[in-house]
Amino acid sequence: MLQVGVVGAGGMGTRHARNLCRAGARVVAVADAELARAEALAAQCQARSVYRDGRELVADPAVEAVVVASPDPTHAGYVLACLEAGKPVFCEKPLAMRSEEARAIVDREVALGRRLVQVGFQRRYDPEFRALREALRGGAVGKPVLYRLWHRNVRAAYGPTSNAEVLVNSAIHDLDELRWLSGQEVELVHSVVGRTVDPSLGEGVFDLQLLQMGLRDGALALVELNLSAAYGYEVGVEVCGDRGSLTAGLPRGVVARSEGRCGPRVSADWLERFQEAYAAEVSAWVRNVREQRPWPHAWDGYAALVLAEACADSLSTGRPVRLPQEAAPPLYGPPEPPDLP
Ligand code: ISE
Repeated sequence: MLQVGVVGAGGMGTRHARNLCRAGARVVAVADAELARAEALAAQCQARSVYRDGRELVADPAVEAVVVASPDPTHAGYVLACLEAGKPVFCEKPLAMRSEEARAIVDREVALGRRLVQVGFQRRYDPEFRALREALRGGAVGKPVLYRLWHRNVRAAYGPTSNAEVLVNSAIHDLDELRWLSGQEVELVHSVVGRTVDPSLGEGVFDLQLLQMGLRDGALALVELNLSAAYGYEVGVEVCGDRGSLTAGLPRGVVARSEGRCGPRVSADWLERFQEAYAAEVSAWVRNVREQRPWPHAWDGYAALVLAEACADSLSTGRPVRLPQEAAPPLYGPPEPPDLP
């Protein structure tokens, strides 16, 4: 049974710890800067050790593999510590705050000659998005010409202080989803519109962004990112092909008629919307560790950050930004998803 250490005992760390136990792994250690939180989660999972410092957890010989779910700016440091210790690591998105830091992780893996990092882009494990991708690849709508993604949060819960932070914390999912669904890299980005809806956000921080993109094969993409949608949490995509269109992410489930309304529920947050995906990605990780093929991998984490930085540049200059076209090192192989366990 895989013996896992969890760094970060907040919402995501707790969710992953529970899913790990259901996936046949054992949580043996928990670390959190707030020791009481680490202790509470350790008690729930019957983990033996608690740490304030995640690096001590990484060094614990009883820990065979690590989940990093601490605050975003700490991710890259913990992932590098895992690589130094030769331990597989599942890192919540973003892999790092800046593409250079993510590149250092890629370079380290290439030097080791092994892939040890899986990135928490859970949408790739969402049953509905996977079904859409399969239909797309099966030619259901012909050649894709437009990807239209929407990503709406109730409010900017994490209080972003810059547009780069909005892109790296939230839009990074959309950027990864676009690369994954299309199997293409983005060539050109033009983030034309930015609006501040939530007055508590700092000057010039946009919680409503439209990211327009051109893909290498000529298809177009439009991402609507809204951090202050107020009514609920929704993430969806429509892919228009030259013979039809595929949509995923519409509100689903039981239709309730009450108080003059009729319809399915809209999720409250990502923990609810992606509960199946979070369980599936962690269970896949346990298997991927055994088979030594983590996915999505560090290159995916890096490529999404390069794209996020181009979007931020375009937002600040108001101009289109052309992306460098870099090939992934051979270690990262073809971008094929593993079968779900
Ligand atoms: C959050 O950290 C997530 O990862 C959610 O999936 C995303 O929708 C949200 O915007 C982020 O803040």
